[in-house]
Amino acid sequence: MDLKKNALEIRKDMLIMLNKAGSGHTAGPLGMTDIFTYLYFNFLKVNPKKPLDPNRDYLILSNGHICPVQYTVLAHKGFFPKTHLATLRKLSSPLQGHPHRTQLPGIETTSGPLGSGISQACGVALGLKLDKKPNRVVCITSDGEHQEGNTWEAILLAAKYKLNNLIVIVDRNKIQIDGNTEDIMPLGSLKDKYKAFEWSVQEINGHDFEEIEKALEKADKIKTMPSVIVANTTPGKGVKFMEDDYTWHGKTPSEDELREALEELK
Ligand SMILES: Cc1ncc(C[n+]2csc(CCOP(=O)(O)OP(=O)(O)O)c2C)c(N)n1
Ligand SMILES: [Mg+2]
Repeated sequence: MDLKKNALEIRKDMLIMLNKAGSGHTAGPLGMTDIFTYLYFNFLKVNPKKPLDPNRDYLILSNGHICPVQYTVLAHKGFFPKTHLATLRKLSSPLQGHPHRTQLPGIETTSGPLGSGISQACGVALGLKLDKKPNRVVCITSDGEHQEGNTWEAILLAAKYKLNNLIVIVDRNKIQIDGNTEDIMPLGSLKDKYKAFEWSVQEINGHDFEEIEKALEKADKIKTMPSVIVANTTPGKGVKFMEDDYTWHGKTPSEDELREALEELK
């Protein structure tokens, strides 16, 4: 499996989908494409033919607005036909602007209201531990969500119950809806903060497949505490005029912008 090539195809299909929808989020999904590609093609035990397999790993997407990347990766993995991508945000489509658990195979939680995904992931992980099951729980969360209190309550709880079956991946892209995180509500070192909350902490470049692989392998082996991977990502990754520009948080490319982006991703 050529992960780089796969991620490139996913970025292209995602931009075409977003352009067709005419509204939605672009920067976050492009920034998390490499991590999602790695997770679904190299790490998570999931079966597109049996999405509710009781032995599956769970991916809980907390920052629901980046679902365009999850939708595109799920389609590439075979959870549903790629043609469904053209229905993003259309009336009655299972691919809404924020994910709906009962509408689309592969979606584990309904999300959109930020700041509750780590709590939900803790619940799933704790339940699995109580049942003595080996399934793993991966929770994707954003840096913006670390400005919300409930996130930190969940971080405390995961440490208390030593949720060693939980891996949190933080999309540390340094942007949020209205600007840069450090201007709006500084987060500083999430690495130091998680350490203080007694988690196993790693920090990686979220676009380097080797670093992603090593970090997930290490997190998987930690048996005494929950694990977090703070992934430094570039919002809009892959399309120069979108990179590190928070204004791409919640808008989609026009026809001309799509053409330019696809040219760059060739
Ligand atoms: C509880 C809640 N408050 C506000 C919003 C509106 N909102 C949607 S995305 C977003 C920005 C959050 O920052 P981050 O998730 O880091 O955004 P990104 O990196 O994807 O730009 C906000 C405030 C929301 N969805 N939920
Ligand atoms: Mg962010």
